[in-house]
Amino acid sequence: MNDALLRTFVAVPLPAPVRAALGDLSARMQSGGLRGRWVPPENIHLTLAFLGATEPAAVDRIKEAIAEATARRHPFDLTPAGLGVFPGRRRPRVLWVGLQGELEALAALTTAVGRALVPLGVAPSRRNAVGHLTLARARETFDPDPLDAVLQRHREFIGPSFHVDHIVLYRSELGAGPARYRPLVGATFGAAGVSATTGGEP
Ligand code: 2AM
Repeated sequence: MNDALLRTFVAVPLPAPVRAALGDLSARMQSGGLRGRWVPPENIHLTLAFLGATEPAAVDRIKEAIAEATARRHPFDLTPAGLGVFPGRRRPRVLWVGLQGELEALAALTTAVGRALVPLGVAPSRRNAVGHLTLARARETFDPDPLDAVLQRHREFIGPSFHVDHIVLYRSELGAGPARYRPLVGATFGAAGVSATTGGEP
């Protein structure tokens, strides 16, 4: 394993009020007794593609690929709504909030980003075909009773709507505790070029 490799993914960052509402929901679920590895609110994001191990030298090509995927795209709106689990109710390992709104635009964006990354050797992940905002991961699977209670109690959750007009390539640094996500480069819809990001949480 090459230490210099980065672990990267492409995501839509969420505005602070959306992260706050999801953090609030997550806190209520945790106080309901559901055990898992909870994503800190500042880390909650909408993943479009997971690249995994990435050569630092590939970042420029990824920047071009995500610029190409967003160049002719129009901004759209999404609303966090409802709950789900991956891979399914029989072996629930990931708990997430779903999305409503302009889902066709989101699917087109995910497909475009996935296609643009294929020449870079990135295999599209089926799990990103369902737009989701991960709140928690189980070490193995979630305990069924507290999970059922949480899914039942919060199934009608609706969060603040948000506008999607850019995407970001993040580097994920794993270590003790929650991952640290650092923005590397971004691409704004309809922009001919790309910009280095100046910050922004995932
Ligand atoms: P998630 O959105 O489904 O939780 C950083 O780790 C991001 O990359 C997370 O948001 C996570 O997806 C995604 N990710 C991590 N490992 C992955 C994998 N093996 N396949 C697809 N996506 C993955």
